[in-house]
Amino acid sequence: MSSLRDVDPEIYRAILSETERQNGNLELIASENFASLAVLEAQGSCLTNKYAEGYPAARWYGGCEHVDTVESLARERAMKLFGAEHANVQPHSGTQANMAVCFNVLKIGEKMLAMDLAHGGHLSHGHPLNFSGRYFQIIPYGVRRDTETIDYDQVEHLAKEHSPKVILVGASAYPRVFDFPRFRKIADSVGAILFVDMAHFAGLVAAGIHPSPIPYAEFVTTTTHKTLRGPRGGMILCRKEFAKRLDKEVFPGIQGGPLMHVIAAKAVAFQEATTEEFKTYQKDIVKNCQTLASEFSRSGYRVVSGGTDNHLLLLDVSVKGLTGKDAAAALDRARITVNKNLIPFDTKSAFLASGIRIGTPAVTTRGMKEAEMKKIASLIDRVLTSQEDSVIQSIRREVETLTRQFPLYAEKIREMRQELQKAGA
Ligand code: DSN
Repeated sequence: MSSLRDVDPEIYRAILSETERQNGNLELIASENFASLAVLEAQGSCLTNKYAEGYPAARWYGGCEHVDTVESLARERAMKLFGAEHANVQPHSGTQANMAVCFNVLKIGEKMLAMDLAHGGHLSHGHPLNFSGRYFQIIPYGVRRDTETIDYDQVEHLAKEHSPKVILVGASAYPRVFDFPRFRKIADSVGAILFVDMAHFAGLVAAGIHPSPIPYAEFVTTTTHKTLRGPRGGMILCRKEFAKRLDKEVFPGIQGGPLMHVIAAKAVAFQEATTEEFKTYQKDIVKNCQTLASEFSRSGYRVVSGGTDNHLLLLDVSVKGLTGKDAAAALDRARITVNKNLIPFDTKSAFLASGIRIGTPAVTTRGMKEAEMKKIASLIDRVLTSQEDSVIQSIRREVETLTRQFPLYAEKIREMRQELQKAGA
């Protein structure tokens, strides 16, 4: 980054500090990951300079022959990876992907069944301040009090009562597998469209570790940067019959020029996701998360729904007399990064919350396995048991020792060191 260092030292320093933070912290935010160097290179390329409104071979600008190659590859790879009939890789984010689908199939004021935000749903699935909650009538479904898993009887009952046009499946804090055949059956019984947002577990789907929603849903959206480990962005998969209308909804409906550098990075990530190494990685994510869940249970914590089937778990920290907010803040001081989260039927506000959400995609990318998960569970427990400064400082040092053993981008760092040695520096 020598040009950046010379031109803009302030931004350069902030990026260096963030690199150090990512390298030295234990990153346990369930929606974050570390993209490969190949993904970062594609995203940092000259493709950011190119306007390409439209789609491959149908652009509004000249000079699009190379970005056409990039977008066609991204689309083909996405379709092949997920077995979908059509892919639109242009959404700038998961929320914009969701917005395109909603505007495509719903008229203002029409009804959509979606997972309650307080039970793990996502902002773009109906928050009153989000486009979804402002323009459409959202009917929330949730989890059962006894099992903390989706209450399919309630979904069925609400579908019959309200006859929604769309049933949306997906969440940002749900540790269990979704029963897509059951959702399909409910949707069919009321003539609703089934729309799945698989943003959190798309990597698991790509690797065959989580059932695929593709055979069941008319529309599937995802982000590309969570378990899928690509660049920050969104994507929509759908059946051929909806392709033309959907593409128009993305552009010119809700977006202008696509981010071609990000689309190139998405293509790279889709290619990486076809490898055996990626499949093993996804299996390890789940294994690691299950190890964390059982360690927490053994230490007397309540893990929401009793465990996890995927990359995340929800920990009820009220047993330690803490709010999620305080727990996350204490962990942050020890260089352990998580987020506060509501747990189902939470008695606290979303600002305080009774839980924290913990995810394993990022630490698994670093190569951490079962032994490290046991260590991490114990470090977290020690922070939550005593937030004394001396305890936090000692755990912080242990975190730094652990993360040093699993350096990020280790290969690149080795290469750079070798180059420096060769140059006699
Ligand atoms: N904000 C993301 C998450 O953390 O789950 C979802 O988009």
